[in-house]
Amino acid sequence: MGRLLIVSNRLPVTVSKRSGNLHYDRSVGGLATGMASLEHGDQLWIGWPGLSSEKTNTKDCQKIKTHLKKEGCVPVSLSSGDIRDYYYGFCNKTIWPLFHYFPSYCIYEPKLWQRYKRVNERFCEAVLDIAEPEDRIWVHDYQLMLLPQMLRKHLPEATIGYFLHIPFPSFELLRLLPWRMEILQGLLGADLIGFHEYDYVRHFCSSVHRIAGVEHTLGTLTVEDRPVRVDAFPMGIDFEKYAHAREDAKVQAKIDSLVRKMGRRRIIVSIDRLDYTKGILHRLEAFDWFLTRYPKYRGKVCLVIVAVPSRTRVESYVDLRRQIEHLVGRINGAYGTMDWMPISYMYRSLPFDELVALYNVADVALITPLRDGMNLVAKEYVATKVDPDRHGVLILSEMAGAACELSEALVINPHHKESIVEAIHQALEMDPEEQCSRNQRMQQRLSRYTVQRWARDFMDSLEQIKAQQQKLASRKITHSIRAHLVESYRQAQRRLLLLDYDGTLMRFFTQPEHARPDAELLTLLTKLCSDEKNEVVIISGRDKETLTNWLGNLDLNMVAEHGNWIRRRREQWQCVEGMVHDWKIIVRPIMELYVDRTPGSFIEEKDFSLVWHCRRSEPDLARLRTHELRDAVVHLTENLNLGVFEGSKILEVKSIASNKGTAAERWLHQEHWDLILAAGDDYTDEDTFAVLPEDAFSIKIGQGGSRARYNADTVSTMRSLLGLLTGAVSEQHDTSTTCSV
Ligand code: GDG
Repeated sequence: MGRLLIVSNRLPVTVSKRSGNLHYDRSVGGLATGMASLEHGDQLWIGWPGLSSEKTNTKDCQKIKTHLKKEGCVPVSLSSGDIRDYYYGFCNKTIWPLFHYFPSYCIYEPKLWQRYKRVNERFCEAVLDIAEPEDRIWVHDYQLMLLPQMLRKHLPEATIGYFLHIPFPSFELLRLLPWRMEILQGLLGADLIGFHEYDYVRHFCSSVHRIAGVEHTLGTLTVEDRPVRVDAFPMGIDFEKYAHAREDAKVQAKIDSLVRKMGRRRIIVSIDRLDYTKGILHRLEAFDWFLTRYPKYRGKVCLVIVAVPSRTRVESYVDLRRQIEHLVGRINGAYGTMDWMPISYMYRSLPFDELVALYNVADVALITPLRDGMNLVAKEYVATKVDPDRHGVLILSEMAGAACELSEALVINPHHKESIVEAIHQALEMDPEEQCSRNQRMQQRLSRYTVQRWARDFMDSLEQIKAQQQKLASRKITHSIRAHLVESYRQAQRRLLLLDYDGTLMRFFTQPEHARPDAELLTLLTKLCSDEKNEVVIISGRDKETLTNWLGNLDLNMVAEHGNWIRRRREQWQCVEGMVHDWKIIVRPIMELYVDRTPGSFIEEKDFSLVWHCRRSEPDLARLRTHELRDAVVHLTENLNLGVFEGSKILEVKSIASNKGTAAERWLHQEHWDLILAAGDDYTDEDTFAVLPEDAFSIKIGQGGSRARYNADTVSTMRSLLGLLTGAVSEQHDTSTTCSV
């Protein structure tokens, strides 16, 4: 396996130049902290080191390169103009506010967009300079949304993953962006696109559908024949690092000193980059209210605010800093006494030992972003609350991605000041046992789904989608396979053709009754049937009346209702007999697994069926799980006489007398066939594919996993292939060379 190339705007090391000397510091922020905790395999990190090209001479550049190389980093050089227009401009004045639901902060300037494109190209060149065929490339965050597609253009076979660390907004927001199409296309260059939570996946898929017209199935989109996976990977933290931090003597010393300084005062902590999305002003206003409403806490609590400097050149950030400092001053002025200040404010980044010491001593963490992709601070705070004293209460905004996993926190709406005030009060009054039990439950989850597990899951998914792509590519019907089929067909004296109807010979219609065979199809089938070497069987899920009505005049065999009814050529319809009941012991545990994974769902048991109901579950999750469950059940029960039916918010598995496979077997075993050709498009056709001998030509129409040997794109591809066999279409005129997955 090749190396892992991590590409992000900033490197985990920040270079600065002070008094002519170069300095190297750890970068701050969620991405840098999270990724720094990963196991270091064979990896390289590509990104901007934080110093503009104008500030470095050739000698500096060489020194920086050499130093960073030792740290596994490759610098991308950016000029001050790039930083102004790309980073401070398009990234932080357009994408950041828009994706965080602050459209009024957005500017849409073509000049900034052009620079964003150019800088993405620069990153692309930097990756191309070092990438090798076996490498896996993992692109991070909103600054590089065009990069996956740029890389794909140069490296069509490359393994490319992309992870967005901020929210993905709903279509209603994204549509405001003049360059929304380019952004989506840029992302779709990746093989796997990851988000923190399922809502962002949903927003992304819906935007891709509405803007680019690409639909998804089970979170997989098909982009120019290439399956692209979209999924949620909630980023975790290095749990052990935070849980055991106080065992370090330096951290313990900081804790002791803080405890001495604070005495018996209760500490409420608030730590974020100074950013308008973090809701710092709302939080301060709520604290102000709290002191008014609960005067008994005056002199007894202290709000420690750490605002880490961020994007200091963007006006709205400068403005926000001024407003925060003004409000801190006002509150301290209004309530402070000679020996007590309600707010202790720091505008700087703390060293790690001070940060975790603060987490450790804080009675409450007040984390109330107005919108946040995930929020790692919330998770880190909870992780430090381990033995001997698990006390501490997390107050968390429901607008943070982390709220999905930390439901035992006091979850509030950050715009509802009243609820923040009450949550502070509830937190300070909470019984210590309840604090422990809430923290313990959150810790169980945080210790399982760590940042290491997050990265591993992402890389595993990336490998899976790559394997799926390779498998599908190997099933393309190439010219030589087609030629082989035509030759085998010509030579065969007896041929069996098992053909599904809807989605295989006829495209889908919104109204199923509109799928009546057209003249082209009737001619094709007539031609196939008129060759006495052929035995044509239409195997369909349709009822027998419709089949009789549509195809009854042709000299062919028909199977209706997925195998329950059979009509041999020139005979009457016959019902198939025999039911099985002992399949439930196999199917029930799978359904139970899906009940566990899908809150609100349940199982209903009937004499001959098991029904999984999901009407009370979250609709998008229910849809995804229904598909997954159906696939799981179909694969497991393919040789049993079971039907799997999707109804309105239900999935029913029931005994049926036969399936398409058992029906097909009636012809398969009837005589020796020189050639067997089977085609179908959905899971019910998998039953047919399952019973075929190895040398049969089996074709699945459309994408997705299948037991069929080959894949054909569409109904018209399938029709032209059949036309080729009958001689109605010649190889030269066959335009279906795109027969593919
Ligand atoms: C973005 C998304 C998403 C903070 N102050 C200090 C300090 N930190 C560290 C924390 C934490 C990280 O920085 C902040 O991460 P967050 O997740 O809270 O927020 P963003 O920086 O906005 O991160 C966010 C994240 O990416 C990951 O995908 O969760 O939604 O906006 O790890 O510990 N570290 C030190 N001193 C500080 O003063 N040493």
